[in-house]
Amino acid sequence: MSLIKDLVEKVKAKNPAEVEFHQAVEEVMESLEPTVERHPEFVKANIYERIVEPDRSILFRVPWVDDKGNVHVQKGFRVEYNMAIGPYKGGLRFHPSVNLGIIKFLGFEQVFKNSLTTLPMGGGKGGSDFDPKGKSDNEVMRFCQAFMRELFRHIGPNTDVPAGDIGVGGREIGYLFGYYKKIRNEHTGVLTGKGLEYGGSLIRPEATGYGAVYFAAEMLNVKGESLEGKTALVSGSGNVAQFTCEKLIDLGAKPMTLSDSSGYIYDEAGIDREKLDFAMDLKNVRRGRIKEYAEKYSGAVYTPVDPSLDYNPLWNHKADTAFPSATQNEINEKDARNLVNNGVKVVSEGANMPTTPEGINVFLDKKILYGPGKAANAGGVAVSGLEMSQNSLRLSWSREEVDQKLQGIMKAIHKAAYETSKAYGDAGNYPLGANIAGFVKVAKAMLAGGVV
Ligand code: NDP
Ligand code: 2IT
Repeated sequence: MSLIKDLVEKVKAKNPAEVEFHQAVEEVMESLEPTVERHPEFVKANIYERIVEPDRSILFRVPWVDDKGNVHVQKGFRVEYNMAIGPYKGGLRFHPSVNLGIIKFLGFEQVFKNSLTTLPMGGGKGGSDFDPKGKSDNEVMRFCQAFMRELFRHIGPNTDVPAGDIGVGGREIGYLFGYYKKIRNEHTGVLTGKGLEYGGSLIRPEATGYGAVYFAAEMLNVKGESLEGKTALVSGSGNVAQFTCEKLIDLGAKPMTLSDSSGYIYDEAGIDREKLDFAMDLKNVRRGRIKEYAEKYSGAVYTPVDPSLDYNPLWNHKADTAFPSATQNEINEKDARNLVNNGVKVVSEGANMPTTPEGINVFLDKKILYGPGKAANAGGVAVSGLEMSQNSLRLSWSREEVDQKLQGIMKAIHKAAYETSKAYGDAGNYPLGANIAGFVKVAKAMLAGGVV
């Protein structure tokens, strides 16, 4: 058995039931196979086995009190994955599905993603099985305070800098930071995604979605094409989906779908600025369901989730591009085939690991321009890195400055992934290029640091 296959089997045996973690490790490790021959020094120092094991996984109890006085207990997680190139960095996810395997898959991906950003950030991820949906602001605040009551002792601006992810946006970061400040008596850049009034960066809320669109534009540019006039399927309706739509509209493309966990809307005429404003207010202020979009705009069709289907009808519309921006494994093999059959030529992943391994193979076989999450959605954490820089410098950059830097970083990530895929004999295989480019930098730093 090869070193890589052997290692993947070992990871599965040692971490039973962590299926998303197995999937992420297998996907990355298999593409690192050609590095084994080129880098005997990595083999000698056993970098491959060391990089799949997190530095530490912190699990804690989060008790909180609801508005009626009932006491609830949630699980809390922070996986500090790898510190070779910078402090641990990565988001917090609050969603009922959260478990250790999901946090580990996200933390593992984050190591390579952060390496690709060109900024000095290690990888980490955290979260809780708390469900913010249907909770009052006071309940969310008390939960965030309870969560930070334990998390504070593990994080710090030079140690570990969390941010948002699913279920954690500006409101939650505000409560988390407020409580950290109170108990530490310190105002530092310990979290990113902060509000502008208290140390946040312009463009951070927009950065993941904008970045995914910039990455798609870069991939198209290699073929001498642009996004102008192209139609787009977008899933999700949260932070990433909203700003993906915004940038698509800015660049003259036409987003036609949005979704949440209850269903999706298809608006053949396109989601324009006014309709997007409605969707943003619906999701961010009223915290309602995407179904209401079709109640407001009669040209749009709402389709509820049908659990008996083995495919997602959102991916079965004619379109030029697709931007999965909801969650992991939302595009299976059948969805990937439907996308290809409907004319989709570009897939840029706003979400983390939204495509199953079988789906990825379809995209690679059909030579789709396929930007994997760790490259395409790295704009969010990249601007988090810029927020850390601004906090350290105690100044703030203008919108234009941050956007320019974000565009430069997305170009650099595209170039690194593309050039690396070429150097390894498969030009345009972005997952291959992104995994190897992200890995080699971290591996060299680990090598330099000795066995620690
Ligand atoms: P939000 O919480 O703002 O939005 C998530 C959206 O996805 C919601 O519309 C939600 O619907 C839907 N969704 C979540 N879980 C599921 C599920 N299990 N099934 C169906 N729909 C679901 O999160 P973000 O927009 O921040 O995150 C979206 C994706 O992007 C995630 O994969 C995240 O890891 C990734 N990402 C986020 C970054 C960021 O900066 N925020 C950076 C890089 C990647 P509902 O409201 O019904 O739950
Ligand atoms: O998956 C991700 O890259 C994020 N959720 C953003 C992490 C961050 O630290 O900004």
